[in-house]
Amino acid sequence: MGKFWALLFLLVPLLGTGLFLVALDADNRPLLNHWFPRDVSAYGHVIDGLFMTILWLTGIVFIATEVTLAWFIWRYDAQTNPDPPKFTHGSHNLEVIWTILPAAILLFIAIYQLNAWAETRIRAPADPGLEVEVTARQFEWRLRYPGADGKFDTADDLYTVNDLHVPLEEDILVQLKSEDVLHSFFLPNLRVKQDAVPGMKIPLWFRPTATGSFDLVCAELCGWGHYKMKGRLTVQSREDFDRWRGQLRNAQNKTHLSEDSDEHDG
Ligand SMILES: [Cu+2]
Repeated sequence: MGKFWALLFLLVPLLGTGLFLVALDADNRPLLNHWFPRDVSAYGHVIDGLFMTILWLTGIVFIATEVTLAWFIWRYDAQTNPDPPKFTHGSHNLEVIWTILPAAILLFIAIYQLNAWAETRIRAPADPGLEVEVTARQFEWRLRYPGADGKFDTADDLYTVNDLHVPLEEDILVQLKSEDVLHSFFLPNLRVKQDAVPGMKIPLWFRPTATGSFDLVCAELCGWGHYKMKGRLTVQSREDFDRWRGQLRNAQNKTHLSEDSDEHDG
């Protein structure tokens, strides 16, 4: 019976490793697209590289511990070892080794990730091509663009809901706010994920490297309608973006004239 359990436990690292290898190709890129959605961000490879490094580290530890576990079950099966077990009182050397080794690995990760963190969270672009204000609320994304004057809080600010447009190959600076509860601004294709916290304005940035339409979702369980809190990110050329913004401006001016109101009900 012990041998059966040993083989069953051995299946865990075997299947785990199998899936891991199937999901990767030679360049550590997803073969079956299991790990990541398409990366369309200038910083994306930094995040992905960090993820893969940590996955390899934890993967090796995982296989080593699982194989050891299976071997112990096999070796010390009660049926083939009739003698009573002998107890030991620990090994000082082993204790030192398995304390220092994980500490060294954690220290390595802490130092290794410094640059990724600085790049994506500390060194904000000095001269962003576009600044957008994103306000999360149950259950939608409210977006505000500066008008022709390039400044917020003026009469020509432009508003949309769940429809984020940005120009290609420019640094986009987002000022993230929340109107009610915790939300999380998540652009999977740009490797951007940031909590939106009530009472705070949090800057984040990215630089899209491909045109197209991508998901904008909320990654924080924020209430009954969390599942439908999703928008679109449209990355387009500078010309297309300016055209889109012009149309938005015209539409908004018309609404102002006909309703004689400056309320913005998404
Ligand atoms: Cu939400």
